[in-house]
Amino acid sequence: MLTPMDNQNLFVALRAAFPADLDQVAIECADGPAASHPAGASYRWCDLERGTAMLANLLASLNLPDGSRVAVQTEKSVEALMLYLAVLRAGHVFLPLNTAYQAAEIEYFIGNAEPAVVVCSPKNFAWVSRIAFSAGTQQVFTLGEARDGSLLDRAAHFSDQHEPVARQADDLAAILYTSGTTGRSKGAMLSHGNLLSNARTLKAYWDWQPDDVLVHALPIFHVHGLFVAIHGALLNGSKMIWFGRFDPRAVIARLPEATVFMGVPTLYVRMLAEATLTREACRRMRVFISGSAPLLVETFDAWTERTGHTLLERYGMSETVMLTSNPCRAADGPRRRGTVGPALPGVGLRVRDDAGQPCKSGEIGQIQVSGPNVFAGYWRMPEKTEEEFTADGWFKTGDVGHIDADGYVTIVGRSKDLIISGGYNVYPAEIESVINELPGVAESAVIGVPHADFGEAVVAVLVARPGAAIDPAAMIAGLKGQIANFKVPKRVFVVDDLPRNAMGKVQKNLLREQHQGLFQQPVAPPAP
Ligand code: MLC
Ligand code: AMP
Repeated sequence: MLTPMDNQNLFVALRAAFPADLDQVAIECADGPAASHPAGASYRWCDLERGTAMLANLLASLNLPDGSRVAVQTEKSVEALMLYLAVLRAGHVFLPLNTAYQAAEIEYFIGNAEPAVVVCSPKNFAWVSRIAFSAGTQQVFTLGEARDGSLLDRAAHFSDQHEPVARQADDLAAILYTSGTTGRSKGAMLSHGNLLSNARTLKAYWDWQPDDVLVHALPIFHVHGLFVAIHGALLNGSKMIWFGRFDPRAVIARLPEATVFMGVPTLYVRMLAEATLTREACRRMRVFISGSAPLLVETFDAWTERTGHTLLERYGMSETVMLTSNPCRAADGPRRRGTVGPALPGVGLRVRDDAGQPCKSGEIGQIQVSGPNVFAGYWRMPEKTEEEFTADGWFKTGDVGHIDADGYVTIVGRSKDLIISGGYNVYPAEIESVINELPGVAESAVIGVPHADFGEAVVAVLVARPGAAIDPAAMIAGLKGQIANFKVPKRVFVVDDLPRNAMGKVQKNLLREQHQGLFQQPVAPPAP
């Protein structure tokens, strides 16, 4: 029998870090629907404590079986954050879903995860509830951006006192779906221990300070915004300045009150395009952290020149949370441009050649990792899980890189056919299978090409069936109703044949070379 002291529930550790004075502001909203969630509205630590208790009591009243999943596709709001914390508090498993996902994608996730509870935006209730109820979901609640919907209405009737449910470190806390190079998305199962150990490591390595203030401008359905940023602030009892949407000018306007910012490279590129980004605006900032996608050295240099701050680049994945990071404190070493830094304390990272043999320092190979941060496996996919781990238990990241003599890791590419666009992952195989089903399409190849704003952009090259006329613009418009908008090709090209090698394999490298200049013009206006 666990005593409260033994409770390894991540929520307990986060709550223990709340400041003693719960009347202090925990979250200040920097934007939002004017009437009900206005900019300037703030939430105190006691509001987080009470709000999560009420939501956890609502979940408890449903008498869900142990290990029940709570799937959530809602717009970003502080209440959506409280829902995440409440799911942890109630001992259930949180399953966040990108708001861009369309019906077919949601149908797959809900069918695969079989959540007991689904929470969606009020505007999507009709189609989401139809999918959920036919997959056996017990309850579908709604939560809107403007604090509207059935979830909060129902939670209002519950007590604001709740004892966090006891959880062991190995118990499941969240499932994050990540696409696969072949086949459908896989649910990465992360435990309370995975998340807490990583959050504690980052708190120490990034040297969180008592007076830190985080500007939070990322979505909260992926590792970066949900775990790295939020756990960091909560575990340090730090205030967050909260943006529902990323608006570079508005974010820069709040930097003088902040000390920590986290973003994908696109966020830094867009801020650099604003004349208001100056050393003065960044004078109080302690650290700017970049990750989720490769950071161009040009962006790194431009940032240093404009702000006087060296971007801190780190590397992670849904399956492993954070793996490496450039140092924060000078005492831990320099921040090296073009690298993602050394493995974090407690994280094992090695590079192997294709035969599984160790690579020498500086030699390029497959990056493999181990440690308390590494996930338990893919939800209900034991074979996939086995494939992705080596015989001695290291996780194969699918990233290719090298480690230098000082332990700094450089990522040079990916063995997985993956496009990262604005920090979102897109698997060409998934998009090709959707396009190949469209009328008139014989075959297609989806590639990533350099993009000044998104880093990489999705482009489709296809062959039409004999006699079929394909209108690329109409195809793009049609795809927007079928798949998440960030997966939709920005351009579609119709060709007579796809280039193939002697084995008949499509030579995507040739297509990438051919189209590499498509989006190289800066999308955002240049900085004055
Ligand atoms: C939006 N669009 C995108 C896109 N985001 N297209 C490609 N890639 C993206 N990432 C589409 C829009 O739907 C729109 O299409 C058009 O592009 C222009 O939209 P926008 O208004 O410029 O986009 P915006 O809403 O401003 O969003 C851009 C963004 C957002 C960069 C702010 O994509 C974002 O928040 N990215 C962060 C993703 C993230 O948090 N990743 C972390 C993963 S965790 P149209 O056709 O309607 O005009 C992870 C692990 C780790 O990877 O290590 O952290
Ligand atoms: P996801 O599965 O969405 O969590 O994406 C994880 C992938 O993002 C990793 O496997 C890397 O390919 C990529 N990634 C994350 N951080 C970085 C980084 N700093 N530089 C390059 N790629 C990164």
